[in-house]
Amino acid sequence: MYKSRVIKKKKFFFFFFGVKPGIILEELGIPYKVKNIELRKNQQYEPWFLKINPNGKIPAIVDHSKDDFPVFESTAIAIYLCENYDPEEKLLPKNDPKLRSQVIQWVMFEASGIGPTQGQSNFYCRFNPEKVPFAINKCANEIKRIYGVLNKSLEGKEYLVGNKFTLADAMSYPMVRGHFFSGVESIDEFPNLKAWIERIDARPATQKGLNVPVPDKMKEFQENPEKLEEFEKLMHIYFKDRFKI
Ligand SMILES: N[C@@H](CCC(=O)N[C@@H](CS)C(=O)NCC(=O)O)C(=O)O
Ligand SMILES: *[C@@H]1O[C@H](CO)[C@@H](O)[C@H](O)[C@H]1NC(C)=O
Repeated sequence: MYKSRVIKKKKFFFFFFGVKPGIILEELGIPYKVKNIELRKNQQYEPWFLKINPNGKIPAIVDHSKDDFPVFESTAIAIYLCENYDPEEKLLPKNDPKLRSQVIQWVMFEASGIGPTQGQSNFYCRFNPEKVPFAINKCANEIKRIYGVLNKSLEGKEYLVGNKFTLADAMSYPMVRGHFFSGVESIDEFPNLKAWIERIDARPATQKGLNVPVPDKMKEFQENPEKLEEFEKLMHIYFKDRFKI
């Protein structure tokens, strides 16, 4: 597939839903094609997809310009894209080891802290029809602790590292902007974090990536509680069936 000369000359990715790679691809100006994977139809467990991501989750990419090389895990995808297609070091410094390490530190903080904590919280706050206060509060408190770390680190700064937008910001932004979905209704107590979100909201490339391959739902949910309720109900049915509860 996609072996034509024209396409091979260009860098050409195949990318399966999940907004983080979309943001990186757009910010770096890499041409790509997307394929939407319908999680509710369990397309992530189809054998062809498991060959790309043995973990059966989105996102994943296939690099058609490198013999259809597959990459899974959003952080690995982000680093792969930068190492191969960011010669100007827009998002990931190459030659300054300290600066590079600082970016990687925040990228890992997202991968092991923000992402999993908000991910779990989404289950307890949204997808579990029985609301369990202990679980909800435990998650919300940990999210707020993490936001406190970001808020402090952004004091007097526009971005997390080197006073420019890097992978550190690109990776944390999608989750943090969805704080209300994860059970943290307001982030007014974190003014630096709030200003940072607004700053990234104004980046056209990031916004474009956020809407790939389907229009972003977070804003709609935040402005429209009925839409969120509708979505929650669908997810309750889906997860009850999936977990056989
Ligand atoms: N650590 C993974 C997390 C990926 C992940 O959890 N993806 C979810 C959607 S956000 C998924 O594909 N879930 C489908 C399933 O588990 O069946 C990454 O960063 O790529
Ligand atoms: C966030 O940082 C600002 C100052 O930079 C501070 O006033 C505020 O209290 C911080 N928020 C929290 C919750 O620590």
